[in-house]
Amino acid sequence: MPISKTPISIYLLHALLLPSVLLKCALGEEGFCSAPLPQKDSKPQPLYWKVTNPTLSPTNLQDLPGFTRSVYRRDHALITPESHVFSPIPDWINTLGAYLITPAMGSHFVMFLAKMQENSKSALPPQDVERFLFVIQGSVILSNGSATSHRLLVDSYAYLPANFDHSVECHKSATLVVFERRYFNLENQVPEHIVGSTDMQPLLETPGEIFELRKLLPTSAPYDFNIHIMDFQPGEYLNVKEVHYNQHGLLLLEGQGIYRLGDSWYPLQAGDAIWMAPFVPQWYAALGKTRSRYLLYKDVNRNPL
Ligand code: UGY
Ligand code: MN
Repeated sequence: MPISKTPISIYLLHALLLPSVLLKCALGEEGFCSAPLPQKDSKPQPLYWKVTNPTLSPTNLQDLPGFTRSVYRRDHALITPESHVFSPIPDWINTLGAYLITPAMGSHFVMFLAKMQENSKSALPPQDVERFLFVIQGSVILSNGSATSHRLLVDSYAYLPANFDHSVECHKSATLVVFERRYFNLENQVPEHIVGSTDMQPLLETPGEIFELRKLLPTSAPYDFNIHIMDFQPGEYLNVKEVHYNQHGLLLLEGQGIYRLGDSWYPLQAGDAIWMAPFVPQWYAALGKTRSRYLLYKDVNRNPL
């Protein structure tokens, strides 16, 4: 075997250079080679900014032909932002809608995103259909028949009982999440028109659970559904592995985590929407570095028979 003639000084040079090469590689331009440190946002973004600007945004996914995290199953669906399809909402002016949940999936309600553009205006829902809307981005003016109007900012919402005359107008731009369903009438129970904002709602007791819960509608009999706002700190999770008769429509407003639906486990980020059919096993764990917050439709107060 020939003995290497490499001068000892070359070995010494390599030995001296190697740590600095490794260090450079480990630190890279921004931190680490393989997993860059998350960039600190230079200016704080508005509340729910990630819903319309998700970390794994549709623009990043354009380079991956045919890839989507969206899933459609018999008893649940995950609809992620790269598969949203917007089209004009019938009778609304200058507004594009993406229906994320509809009765075609088996639900008794619709959940859609409405992107209101300059000088846009809503139309009324069909006869006997109630509506709930929540502002994710921008602001709108809600007017009702009696000429009262409310300016709804991000985090504000309105419940419009069935056959209640109203309109929503937007002068610049706004994104809303809207729920509609045929009202389940009960004798002598009349729901009221409601306007509110999440931060004004009290935290409710959640025995056995650690997440924070707010309900946006009264829990009384006139209301046949409620909208919950649920907050989890990273590492917190649902204690109950829920299986129940109620349906859900969910929009993740902030954060990241893992949702279990039936026997499938889905990574979730702000902007993702979920349909949960009655009795689908459901469980959530919040991960990442910031709070997870989701908005959840749940039918309540009616006999399932
Ligand atoms: O109230 C609920 O059913 C709620 N905890 N479900 C859920 O978060 N999937
Ligand atoms: Mn549930």
